[in-house]
Amino acid sequence: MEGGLGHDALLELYRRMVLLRTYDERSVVYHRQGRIGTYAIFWNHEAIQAGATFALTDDDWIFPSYRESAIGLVRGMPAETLLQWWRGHPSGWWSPADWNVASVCVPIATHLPHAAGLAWGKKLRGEDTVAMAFFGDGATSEGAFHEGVNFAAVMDAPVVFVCNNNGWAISTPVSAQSRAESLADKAIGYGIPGVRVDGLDVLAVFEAAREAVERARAGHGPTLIEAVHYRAAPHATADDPRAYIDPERVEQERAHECVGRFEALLRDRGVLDDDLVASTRQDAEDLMRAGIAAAEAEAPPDPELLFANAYVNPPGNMRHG
Ligand SMILES: Cc1ncc(C[n+]2csc(CCOP(=O)(O)OP(=O)(O)O)c2C)c(N)n1
Ligand SMILES: [Mg+2]
Repeated sequence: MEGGLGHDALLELYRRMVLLRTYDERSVVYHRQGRIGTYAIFWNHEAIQAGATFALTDDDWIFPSYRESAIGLVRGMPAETLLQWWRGHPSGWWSPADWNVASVCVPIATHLPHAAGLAWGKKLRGEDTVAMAFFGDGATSEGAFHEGVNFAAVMDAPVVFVCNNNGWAISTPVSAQSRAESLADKAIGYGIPGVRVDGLDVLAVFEAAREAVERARAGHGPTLIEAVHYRAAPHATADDPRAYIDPERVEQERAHECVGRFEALLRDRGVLDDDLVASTRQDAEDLMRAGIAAAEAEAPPDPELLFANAYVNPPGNMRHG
């Protein structure tokens, strides 16, 4: 029907975008109410996150950065687990093998070698699992980006590297980040395909990811996808972008945000109507309301947990009693 997707698949993709959007908007409110800690906003990154992961099966692995902290939602991970992560509660530390979603990576780009290693390991075991790693434009300047992409390339490891180029690394613009004409061009140096897509066009992201996943699964190695857009929200709740960003440009970007854009397309194609839009949004809001209630109902963590998995033989000053 659209992008090779039928009616039900298009609706499911829309549902995932709305879920991510609702999670993000509610999280900013919860932060302002003091109910979660510092939060990395991903408003208008939903097309990249939902579109790229839509090309995966549930056996494939996702390696998120803090910008994709809620990506487990697309696999059905409970909202309370993700909220608890931002609340610093141990019940937010999910086991990666339960969901094939790696822990949220806050150090920039250090999860790229992990994704390459997991994918290579799966390949050695004869499994046809693909790993998809998400990172920002700033991450492409890190040593770990080079190590991860180069290693995956020489090993023909089945990895899809998804660069969310939102134009900014906190206050550093992409123009101060690289002399490369595009970040996708960096793929040439590793001998792998580099693809540039509109990061607000969910079907374009999906199509690029689908090709990259097929290629990886067929044994032809990694692809670098650069999904281009412009950050339309602060870097995180602790950031005040008025010090460095042009507010008019942000307003222009917000006017053609990705969820509304996909919604308009689906209405035009007769896939969505007012009732479905309303019920999809309502379902997502109910899920978030239940998620924050479940998170807040949990008992405070036992401080001992901080040390539980840190030492086989705790040093004397960590023992008590
Ligand atoms: C290794 C490392 N260095 C510095 C930081 C501090 N830091 C947090 S976010 C950020 C910017 C990253 O920008 P980008 O890769 O474009 O991702 P975005 O936040 O735009 O999604 C930096 C430098 C960090 N988390 N890890
Ligand atoms: Mg960025």
